[in-house]
Amino acid sequence: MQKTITLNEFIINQQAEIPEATGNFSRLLHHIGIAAKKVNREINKAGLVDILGRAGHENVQGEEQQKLDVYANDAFMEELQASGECCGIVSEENDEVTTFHEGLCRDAKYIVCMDPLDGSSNIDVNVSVGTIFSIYRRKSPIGQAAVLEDFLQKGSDMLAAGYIIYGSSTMLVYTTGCGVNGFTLDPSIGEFCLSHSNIKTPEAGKIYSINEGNYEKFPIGIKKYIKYCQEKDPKTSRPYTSRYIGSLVADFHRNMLKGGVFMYPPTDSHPTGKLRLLYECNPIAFIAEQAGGMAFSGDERTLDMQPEAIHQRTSFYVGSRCMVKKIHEFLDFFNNI
Ligand code: AHM
Ligand code: MG
Repeated sequence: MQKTITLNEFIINQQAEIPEATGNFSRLLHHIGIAAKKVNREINKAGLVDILGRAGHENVQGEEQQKLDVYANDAFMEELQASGECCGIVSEENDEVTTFHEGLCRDAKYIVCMDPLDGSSNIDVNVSVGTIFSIYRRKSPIGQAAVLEDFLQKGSDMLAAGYIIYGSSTMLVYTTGCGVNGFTLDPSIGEFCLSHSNIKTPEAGKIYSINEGNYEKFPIGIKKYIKYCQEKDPKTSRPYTSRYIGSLVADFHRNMLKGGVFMYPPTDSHPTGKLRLLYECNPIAFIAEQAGGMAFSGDERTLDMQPEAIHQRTSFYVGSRCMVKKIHEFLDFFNNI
């Protein structure tokens, strides 16, 4: 029988390969795993108890928060603080940066950007949702409160990124810049177990994912690309398949494993794109690149963008290299005529 490798074992093994590693970073990842299990437990019983529905207030972006959004936010904040390794958090659910610089967290070196429960409008219809996170080393001196500049780092400075997909099974997928590994939660032992090692995305995919309801407002290059995806051409396996869940983690996860591209262009209601750079696009972009894929904003590589605000939005195109490159060609060509 093949030996089961749990997330914690995997983290410790990875740490042992880095001579200067002190265990601080591993502890942070370990606590993210604990928060993920707590959130998973609540999501699994969502239909059974009075936990579904709205919490009754709006977040900074004017979106109504769901009860589970609030639960997930609290669970991750508590665990990150309890790890003693995190000096500050940007969360989709919090208007401002949260800092921890006393007690356990006095010497913490890391900051975290996260979306505790992405796609939460899907929960009450039993569709997959996700948590997205990224970890950076702070820029400001250890021992003081973290400052805005600690959070406005380019994605290319990220140390680690990951997501948890609460789906037909629950998975935690993460990278520390040495490939991407996926762990499936085994509910019988309550552990994430290595199930997808060194994930590589197909170079040329056949799935395109986009909310076509917004078609009229898309840039002309994207409209033409959608038509290109739908045209028949057996040499390039077209027409491609259209798949869109409306839950970024689930759409990205499927495309990463099967090969495809996810697109969220500018729309009427979101002229600069809907998705948030710090805690949605950047972590997903890092994972995509580590799996051999690509991510760009329409103008530049997502990970090279200089963030200017913690809740900044951007257009986002991510997935198999050939498909993302083709989108680039369409946008360039139609922008220039
Ligand atoms: P949220 O952070 O409010 O949950 O919104 C983000 C979600 C993503 O998961 C998904 O890709 C996108 O919004 C779907 O948007 P739309 O419903 O406009 O297609
Ligand atoms: Mg979100």
